[in-house]
Amino acid sequence: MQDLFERVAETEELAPGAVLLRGFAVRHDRALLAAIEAVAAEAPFRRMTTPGGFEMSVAMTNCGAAGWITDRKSYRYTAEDPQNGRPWPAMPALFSALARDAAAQAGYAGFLPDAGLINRYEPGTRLSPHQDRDEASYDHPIVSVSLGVPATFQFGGPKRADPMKKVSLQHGDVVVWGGPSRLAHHGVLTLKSGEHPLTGCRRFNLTLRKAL
Ligand code: MD3
Ligand code: FE
Repeated sequence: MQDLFERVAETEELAPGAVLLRGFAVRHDRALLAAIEAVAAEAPFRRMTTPGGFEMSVAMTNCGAAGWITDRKSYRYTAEDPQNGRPWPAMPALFSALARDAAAQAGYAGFLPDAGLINRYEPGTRLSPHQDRDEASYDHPIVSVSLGVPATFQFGGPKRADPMKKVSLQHGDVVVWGGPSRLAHHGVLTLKSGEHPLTGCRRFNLTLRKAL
């Protein structure tokens, strides 16, 4: 697939290596949401449990060769959905194209994701600050796509104590995190009640990674 996502004028550097592409995915919003729905029809959204025994408020599912999971044992990537033992649904071509085009525009040419984690937020849900450290290499960027109700995203630095900045992520926004930002701490504040014409009260976030 070529040139599905065209360059946007508005590119903003949030931090060294982290680029916000405002509205980058908005042109394909319906197709992206339809692809999310198709993935969830095969691998339903579920709330997972952390090794510490807490049930996450955000519901998740995956597509691609590797899917991120957590259970009482560990955080890790698996080839199969533990709920049914089958491989995760294939990565939709639209997701790989978006990841490649967004990464290229942010300065990371040749990015090819093998893991697509889909997070579903409802009012009152949140994602506490963490680092993404379960991938085999940190040399690849992570592409994040926001759809639906806006959320306040917070990000800091490689140390937990580094000060955090806040940015509102809106429907269609894409952020590419790589290089010096790859191990930044980040999280999502409690989702406020809201309404989006395509998603109702929900927010979806798609993170595209090279995990293997
Ligand atoms: C900064 N998801 O799934 S995406 C996650 O909105 C996750 O659902 C959030 O954090 C969400 O792990 C935020 C933005 C993001 C993703 C990966 C990053 C920011 C990042 C990796 C390094 C630094
Ligand atoms: Fe994360």
